[in-house]
Amino acid sequence: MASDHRLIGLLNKIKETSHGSILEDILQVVHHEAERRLIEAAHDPQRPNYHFLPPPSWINDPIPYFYAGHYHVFSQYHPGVPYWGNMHWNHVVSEDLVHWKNLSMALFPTWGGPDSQGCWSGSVVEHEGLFYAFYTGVYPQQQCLAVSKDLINWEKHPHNPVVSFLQKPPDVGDTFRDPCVWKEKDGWYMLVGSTKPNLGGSPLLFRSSDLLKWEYLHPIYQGPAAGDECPDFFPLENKHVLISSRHFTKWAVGEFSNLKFEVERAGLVDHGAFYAANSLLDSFGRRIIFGWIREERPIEAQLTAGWSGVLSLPRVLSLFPNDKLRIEPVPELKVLRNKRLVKDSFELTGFFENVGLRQIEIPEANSIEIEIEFSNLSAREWGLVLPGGEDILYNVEQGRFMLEDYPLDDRKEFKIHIFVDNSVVEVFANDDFCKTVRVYRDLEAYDEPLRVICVDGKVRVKNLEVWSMGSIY
Ligand code: DQQ
Repeated sequence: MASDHRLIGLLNKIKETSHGSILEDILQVVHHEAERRLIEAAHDPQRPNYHFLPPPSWINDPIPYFYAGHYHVFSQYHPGVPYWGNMHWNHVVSEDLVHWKNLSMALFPTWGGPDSQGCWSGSVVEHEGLFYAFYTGVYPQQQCLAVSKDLINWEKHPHNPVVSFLQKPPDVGDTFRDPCVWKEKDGWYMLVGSTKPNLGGSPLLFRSSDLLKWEYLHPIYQGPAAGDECPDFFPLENKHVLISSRHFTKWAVGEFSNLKFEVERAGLVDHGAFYAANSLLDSFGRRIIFGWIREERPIEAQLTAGWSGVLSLPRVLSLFPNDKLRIEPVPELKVLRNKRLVKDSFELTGFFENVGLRQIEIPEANSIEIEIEFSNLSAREWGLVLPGGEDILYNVEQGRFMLEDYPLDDRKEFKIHIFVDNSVVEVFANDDFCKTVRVYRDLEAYDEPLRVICVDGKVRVKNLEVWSMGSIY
């Protein structure tokens, strides 16, 4: 109510004065109003308890950045309304990767500027005590810069755009966005997302000595292992990794030499409702990635709920000995475990019509974490059915896990780690497969038991643990 009054006051002030400089104040009021509505949205049974979402609004594309013990996540943000539109940058911060504080909006479009129709995704770097946020101003898509002393208050650079649409090479598609900036010994580099028609992604490499004047070099790679959106490029152990998005967020591991990226292995960061992921490097040397978990319920339901989009749980990246990307939830999430509800091990046998079945009652199964390890994998199908009906199954004949191609090869054990948080379910398998699922269930559905099943053969559950999870709100 107080925010409504302040908003009306500001609108009256605009009418009385000839200048529109108080637009910024108005946006802050809208932001506070949205925060008030967060409290209302807490009653929405689909809203997660321990995944972060800002005050009811739209978010997409996390832009993580670590500095001085603080994990910052900027994101695409449409304040106050649950649909995509004129993009702003929201800003949240955490000291523990679990609890997040919403700060004031970092960036919003400037009337008459190159970003008048939106400040799209990008990245943040630090140089000589100042922070530089590179982002795409629209339309046309051009790379812009905002500078800050404290990561909170940002000023758009007078030379914007620092990379004009005229610098886009003629042989790539329309996409020219989401600058990823980093430093090498000989200067600053920027990758801009683009496509090579009929070939795949084509991240374009630029170089600068002062962060202001950028010279186009060439695509670092062109092909299906890259998407055209949200490139993120970094060294990991003795390799380099390119993260980028098109339909899904992809990873590619390879060698970076002579300013070209040679892809050696590639895959998906997540097979589900997870997109536009980007990473940060923390003071422990950990490369941590966040994705945007999008909604999958009808737009009308999103409008009624008032919010759309959630930040994924943070995931640590490393490499397996064969250079496949290893993806694990950060260990910090363990502080959310309230109570261990189950600790068990058993064998299941299922033949013909008789499915091997263990049913386990779980109180408040809408907010739980599950870890299960299977061994002795000699059945045709085995896995879990979550309360409410989500299948987390491996089918040996099809070589598929959760309906996605996933060969067992000579694997003797199979480990599944699941986070259920109302409508968000994040599944991790063997640290090399993730699938985020959105499941909009009625609360009664969670009264059903957790089912562990085995079809045509035997399987051993070496260990099953289930915890109830606390809320971060
Ligand atoms: N979202 C942003 C773009 C990016 C896309 C616009 C990916 O910068 O390419 O909101 O989700």
